Amino acid sequence: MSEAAAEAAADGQAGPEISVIVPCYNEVGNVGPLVAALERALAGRRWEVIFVDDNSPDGTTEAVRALARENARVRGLCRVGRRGLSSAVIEGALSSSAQIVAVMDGDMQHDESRLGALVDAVRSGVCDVAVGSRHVEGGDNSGLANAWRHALSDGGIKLAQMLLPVKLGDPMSGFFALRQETFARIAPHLSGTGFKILVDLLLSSPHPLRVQEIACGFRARLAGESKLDALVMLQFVALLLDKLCRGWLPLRFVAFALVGLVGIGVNLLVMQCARALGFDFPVAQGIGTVVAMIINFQLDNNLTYRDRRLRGVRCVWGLLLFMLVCSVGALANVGVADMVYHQSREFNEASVAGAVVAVVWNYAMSSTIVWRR
Ligand SMILES: Nc1nc2c(ncn2[C@@H]2O[C@H](COP(=O)(O)OP(=O)(O)O)[C@@H](O)[C@H]2O)c(=O)[nH]1
Ligand SMILES: [Mg+2]
Repeated sequence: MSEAAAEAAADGQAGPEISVIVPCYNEVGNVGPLVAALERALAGRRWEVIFVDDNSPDGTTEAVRALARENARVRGLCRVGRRGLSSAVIEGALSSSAQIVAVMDGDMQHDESRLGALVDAVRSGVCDVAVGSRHVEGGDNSGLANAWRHALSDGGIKLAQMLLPVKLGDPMSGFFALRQETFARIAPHLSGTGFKILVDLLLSSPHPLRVQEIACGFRARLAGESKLDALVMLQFVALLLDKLCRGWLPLRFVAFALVGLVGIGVNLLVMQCARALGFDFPVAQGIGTVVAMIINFQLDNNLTYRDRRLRGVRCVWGLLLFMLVCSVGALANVGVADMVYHQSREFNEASVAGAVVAVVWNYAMSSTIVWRR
């Protein structure tokens, strides 16, 4: 230890040893009780809590700031225009300079009294990751809201266990601890999508991580509502697929192309309806195209680019840009198809070549212009 570091330690000015990373969205009623609970659970240790909040509309951001003004152990990281539990945890953990990071939910469902045991297991070196587990002896999952949530959780666990390189009873746990340097080393390989950051870490680590499970209870949420929905479940399947394909299959592109296929169906359907109503083909096709673009935009905004979702005026502006991008894509489609047809005289080959160029163009422009970071 340097002289300056020894002096800071003696003055009680040394940085925290533990950062508790808490992703939170609309948790205004929970952040205060959580800080109070951490004060009790981590008494005698050097710790901080980092709330990573995605600009919650319910006042969570302000509540965290008010707590931080009075308590130097509280830090807040507010992300604007972003959503996502896993990506929030990644940014929080990378903002930490502590030796150990622990991750827990911001709704009081995790039993904070087990935090010390998680941290000690990592510090002792018996494991790389200590996981608060509801599925080892002494663990308890009674806080899950209903039978449907139990079935979902159990199904997810079975699915994850098929891919994991380590034996783990509760891979769906969001309560765990590891060294900050271990997290930082794996961070460049993480998918960062969805809710299951532990699964992401275990599947992304270049070297298998040694895991220790520590029995934990799981309480009912204190205040507010769960943010888990059907799309989060889809993201979990996408995460597993992404890891199974070792990242060579860009899942966002696959989602974009599938949405594009839906668009073709919508275009055909609306065009046929318009024809049935007596419109000429060019008008009917024009109506079908516009409706398909609007529906594609909505689907991409809520699925493909969910983490960068546009709202309000930005959504209207995004739709106009998207239509412009797709119109240029359609022109490129016809141009390329025409060029290929002149060389090969093959309708199908020419048509597929045009469609591929258009979908790649639409995707590249959508990612960089419409839903830019
Ligand atoms: N920053 C951030 N936190 C989130 C997001 N979605 C969920 N969370 C937080 O992640 C934790 C777990 O989410 P929760 O909705 O309780 O999931 P459940 O326990 O599976 O029902 C809670 O603290 C949420 O506030 C998000 O999009 N961004
Ligand atoms: Mg919860």
